[in-house]
Amino acid sequence: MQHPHSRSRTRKLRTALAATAVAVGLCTALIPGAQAADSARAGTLAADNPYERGPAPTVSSIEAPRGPYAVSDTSVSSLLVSGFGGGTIYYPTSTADGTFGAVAISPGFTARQSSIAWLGPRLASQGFVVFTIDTNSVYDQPDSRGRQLLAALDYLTERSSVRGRIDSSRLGVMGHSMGGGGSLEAAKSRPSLQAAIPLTGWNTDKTWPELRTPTLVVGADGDSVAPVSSHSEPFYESLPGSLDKAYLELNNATHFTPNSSDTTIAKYSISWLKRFIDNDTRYEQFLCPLPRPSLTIEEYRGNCPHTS
Ligand code: 9J3
Ligand code: ZN
Repeated sequence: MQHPHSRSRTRKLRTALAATAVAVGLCTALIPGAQAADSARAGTLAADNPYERGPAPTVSSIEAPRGPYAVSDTSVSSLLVSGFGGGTIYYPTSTADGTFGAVAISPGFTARQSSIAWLGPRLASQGFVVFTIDTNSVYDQPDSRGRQLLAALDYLTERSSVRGRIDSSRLGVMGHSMGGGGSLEAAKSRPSLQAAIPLTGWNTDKTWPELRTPTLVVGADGDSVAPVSSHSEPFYESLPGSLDKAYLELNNATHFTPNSSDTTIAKYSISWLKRFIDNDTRYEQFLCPLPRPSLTIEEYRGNCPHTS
């Protein structure tokens, strides 16, 4: 029940707050660092990081089938784009929290976006714009998939209907199998990318010392298509020692585990994307100290604490 006077009191308070906001807004333009404090006052963003989005995370919030944001989606016809095969954009419906980071995700050899579609709403509901793509041909190789991921990000940030919802300086790439190999190719050719996550990645190139993008390599212990010994493990080990990097080997998993909803893939992908695309150190707790082997984790390698 609302007190009879509370409505006008609320309105007065709101007017006072609005006046403060105007004053703070003016100051924000003049004082470096003021924007974060301004955001903290608004109650949505952290004092020391203007890119944080959503409530403080917990183990259950990163394991949940959906995060705090309601998600909308829009499909992009292959006939209307060039450089990749179209796809589906999943994005937080509300614009109240400002812009979000974005991630493009490529499927693997012979596969289409449906094979990775579960990641769209799963990641977008945590506060990202997610673009699951089709490739020009389902037979495209990793180098081509890498170029297509970059073309998709360019479309997303420059021409898509949701371009105004994205912070184009905060982008990442993911992919399954040859799409995962493609995510490494994309990061190699565009070092400004903030995160890369190959999922049971496949590539004939085993060495990635050129990467400057924080990279989470996800392998599967039972993968006989892209065995970790000849794919994910050398990918991870060849990344620079100074790079923020991690190797998650899924327990009791196969090459195709990333093609269905998987809580372990989700929770560490969300944490990696939040930590490195959003600089959101609230997620560091899930990455460092290194996760221990368990029923779902065969092995986890990484460098802690993270440096970037
Ligand atoms: O995208 C993939 O699943 C790559 C694994 C593969 O079938 O490579 C053989 C050429
Ligand atoms: Zn190489």
